[in-house]
Amino acid sequence: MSRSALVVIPTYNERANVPTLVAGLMAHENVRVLIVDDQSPDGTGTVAEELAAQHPNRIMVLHRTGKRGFGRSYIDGMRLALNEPVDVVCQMDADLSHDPRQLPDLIAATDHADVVIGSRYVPGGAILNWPMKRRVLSRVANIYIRTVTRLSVRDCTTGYRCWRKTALATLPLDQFISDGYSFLVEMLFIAARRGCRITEVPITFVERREGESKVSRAVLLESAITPWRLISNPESSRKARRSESSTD
Ligand SMILES: Nc1nc2c(ncn2[C@@H]2O[C@H](COP(=O)(O)OP(=O)(O)OP(=O)(O)O)[C@@H](O)[C@H]2O)c(=O)[nH]1
Ligand SMILES: [Mg+2]
Repeated sequence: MSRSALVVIPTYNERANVPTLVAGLMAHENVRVLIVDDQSPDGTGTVAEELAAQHPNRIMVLHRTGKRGFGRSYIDGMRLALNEPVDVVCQMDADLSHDPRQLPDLIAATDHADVVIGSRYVPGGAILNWPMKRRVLSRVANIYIRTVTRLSVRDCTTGYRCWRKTALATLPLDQFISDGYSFLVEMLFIAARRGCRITEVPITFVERREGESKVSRAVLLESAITPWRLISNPESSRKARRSESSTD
């Protein structure tokens, strides 16, 4: 694997999962890790520091102190990642749903794309151990998002992704509004609007075995609203606001 990559991983109460995930990632040359922990009460931050000490120069830990949040954690992590000397910045969940053995395929696909989506919904993609209710919810969510936003990506909600750093650097990270998992939809929508070349690579998603899901009712509500907000408030209105304030 020639391209160097930094994998940004947000964590909240993932103590049982982080060591296995990191071991899988450390098996790849040229891969470094940034764990963004939100002061997890279960001590994930301490476990992450121990792993960083075991792998000097390959693991960084960002201990957030502000308001907790998935999107906020990614924004802070991406900002840090953009200042690192790497070619590719990746996103992954900590709960072992995303297999580190598939990372080289995703990174390799950045040769021909700005954004690579680890996709459950292209031929070769799969989901293991999800109950029917979860499968239906995810399928319906993707149909809804694709219909409203006109995104052509099959899996708009996956959290396994790789970005060319140069493409990620063009996104207005400071203007993202979503904080739950719709942050992922918002990033994709803005990237598509800005002309990023997006490709999907099949992944096998596995339901978490340890720890708990953080998907709440508030997160689901935000997910229902976000596609409409994105199409009614594309970047034009934000730009207008910016230019108004710059002429003050
Ligand atoms: N830093 C940070 N990480 C979070 C927060 N909420 C979730 N995460 C992490 O984001 C990743 C995805 O969260 P999950 O709870 O697995 O959500 P999910 O994968 O959509 O849902 P499940 O399929 O039920 O696991 C995991 O690595 C979580 O630890 C948060 O508020 N702050
Ligand atoms: Mg999960």
